[in-house]
Amino acid sequence: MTSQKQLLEDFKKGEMRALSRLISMAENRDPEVPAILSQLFSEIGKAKIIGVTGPPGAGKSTLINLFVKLIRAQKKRVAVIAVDPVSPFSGGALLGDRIRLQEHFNDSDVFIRSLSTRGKLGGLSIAAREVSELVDAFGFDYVIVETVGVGQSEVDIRKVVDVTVLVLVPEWGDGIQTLKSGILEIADIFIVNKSDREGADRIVLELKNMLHMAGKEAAVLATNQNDKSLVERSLTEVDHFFKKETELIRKRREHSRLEIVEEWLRMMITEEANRWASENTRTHKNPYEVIVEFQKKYPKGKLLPK
Ligand SMILES: Nc1nc2c(ncn2[C@@H]2O[C@H](COP(=O)(O)OP(=O)(O)O)[C@@H](O)[C@H]2O)c(=O)[nH]1
Ligand SMILES: [Mg+2]
Repeated sequence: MTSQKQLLEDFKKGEMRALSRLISMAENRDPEVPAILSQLFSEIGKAKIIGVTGPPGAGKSTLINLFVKLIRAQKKRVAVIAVDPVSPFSGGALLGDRIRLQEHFNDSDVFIRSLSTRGKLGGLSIAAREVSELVDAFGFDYVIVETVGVGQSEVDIRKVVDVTVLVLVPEWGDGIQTLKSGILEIADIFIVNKSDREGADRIVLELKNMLHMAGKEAAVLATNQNDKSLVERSLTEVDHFFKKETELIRKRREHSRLEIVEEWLRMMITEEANRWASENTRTHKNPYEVIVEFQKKYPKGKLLPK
């Protein structure tokens, strides 16, 4: 076993193995992770963390692959984190993603990794944030987090990324109708992909109208994998968001920090409560006594919620 100190040293030297190892630890909610991130904190905050979400098959991975090429052409480093809420048995989708991204496998400035829940759904979006911060501290300029879903998706990364890009397809027109205004809160940038297909213009217009009526300013762009200038335009829009919305992004990062802290505390308190309950119900006949003793150990206001 590598010690935490050694792991950090290797990480700071830029060893990919140390990064991978730390990511696995974050994915598994390893209790050493907060101490490690705490020591890396001064290195965190330089990367642009971009969430790309949308229905399965919308072309998210294809588009991300094209973004990766453009980012590499600017000599910037980029990481892609694919979040898979159903793994380990749904290899399919991620396998497809891997094939689309495999041309970058020999480029050490492109980092590709998938995260899965392994049954622990709760912390996955937080894990995705922590993994993004690890990659950020490692020196990557962009972190692109791909998740599946629209609306109430299982893994909601919106709260933990800097900017959310929603990828839709022309066939999704009815979906917009069912979600109505709900869709507006989902994203900062709307991309109607597969614009080589019929109906793209209509859906772009519909989205623009809805945004206009709601008084929300957000870019709506059509794009497709065969049109380099449209793809470039989409990435430029993302970069523009970072330049324009510095205050909003600062607030979002502050909020992410709060989410991370709350999630860890909740997890630790739950663990402690479970341990306390199982140990003490064995030794006490009176269940209320177990609770009263817990209350004495952690007086109100110190641990117990209001
Ligand atoms: N016609 C068309 N097909 C596309 C486009 N982009 C991606 N696809 C196809 O859509 C399918 C799903 O793409 P993928 O990137 O895996 O979607 P994801 O599930 O959202 O990541 C693949 O067969 C792609 O080749 C596009 O711009 N136009
Ligand atoms: Mg995909």
